[in-house]
Amino acid sequence: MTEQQGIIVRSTGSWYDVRDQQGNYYKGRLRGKHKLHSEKETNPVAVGDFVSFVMENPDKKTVLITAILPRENYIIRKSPRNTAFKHVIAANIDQAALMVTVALPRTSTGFIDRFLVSAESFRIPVVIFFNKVDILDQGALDYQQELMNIYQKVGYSCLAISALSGYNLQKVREILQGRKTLVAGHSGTGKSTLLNALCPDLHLRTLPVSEFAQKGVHTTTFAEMYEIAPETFVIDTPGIKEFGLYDMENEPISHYFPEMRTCFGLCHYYNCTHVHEPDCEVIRRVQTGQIAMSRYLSYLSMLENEDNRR
Ligand SMILES: Nc1nc2c(ncn2[C@@H]2O[C@H](COP(=O)(O)OP(=O)(O)OP(=O)(O)O)[C@@H](O)[C@H]2O)c(=O)[nH]1
Ligand SMILES: [Mg+2]
Ligand SMILES: [Zn+2]
Repeated sequence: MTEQQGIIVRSTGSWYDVRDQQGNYYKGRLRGKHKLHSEKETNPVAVGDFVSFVMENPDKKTVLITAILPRENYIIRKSPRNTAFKHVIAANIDQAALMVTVALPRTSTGFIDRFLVSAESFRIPVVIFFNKVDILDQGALDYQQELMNIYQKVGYSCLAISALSGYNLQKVREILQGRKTLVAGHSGTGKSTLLNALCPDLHLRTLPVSEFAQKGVHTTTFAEMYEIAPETFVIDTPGIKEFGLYDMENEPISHYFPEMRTCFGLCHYYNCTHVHEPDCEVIRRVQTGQIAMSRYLSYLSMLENEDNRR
């Protein structure tokens, strides 16, 4: 049987949708007891994984996955159900688009910063889409602009959009063009709505945000990759409530904050944690406003979480 190469476009845990190099789709299963990347992963095969497979039943278009190729990168989080486990959201991506809304639902800076740190740890570029600008009042627009200033200054591209009205969607297309992009964010921020707007053939399910809770209702249940234009792949994902960092011990967290990374070597102590040490460049820059207070507070909360786990 000849082995072929493909990419996982959907993973439900028991079945995997595989796309071969010609663009044909198959239902795949893991062959036998497969060696996993790690025993602590809730999903051994993630969307974006490159795999080898052999045909099982050509009529039914089913295949057996024989190997998972090493991952170039991945976005990972603690499993919401069991925090000792990790859940790979997607692998081998070119960039991530973080869908943020300042209202309905409101995305916190803590959430944004955790996601950014996670992406930084694999040097995955992130663009931040600020969606639903069509419903924002002046106060909300001002707050959005404040956030955009903070993140642009750190080096992240930010774009105000409306998936509903179509505002700035041409720019979104340009950003996605020719790349493989993970779209992530809270439930109800409009990830699936955006993909429908870019590619109406998709017909993805979307649902209104609960007015009472001001939160999304978790409409998308599995991550799935779609080809929305030639060579342009987008991964729609289920909304994330909290983004638990996983496996961040190897390097200090401050290395994943670009604006803190540039302070490296400028603090009095070479191993400064930027918390209580004297003559700390990071603290100095927070005091002068060069580093945003919200970013620094996110940093402190991430340090605290790390300590709690030890
Ligand atoms: N006013 C406004 N509403 C939007 C916009 N984008 C999405 N929505 C609405 O927000 C609600 C949630 O949209 P979805 O696309 O289902 O959100 P999602 O991020 O895919 O949510 P999950 O699948 O649960 O993670 C829907 O009622 C959309 O119509 C927008 O730009 N403006
Ligand atoms: Mg969705
Ligand atoms: Zn310092």
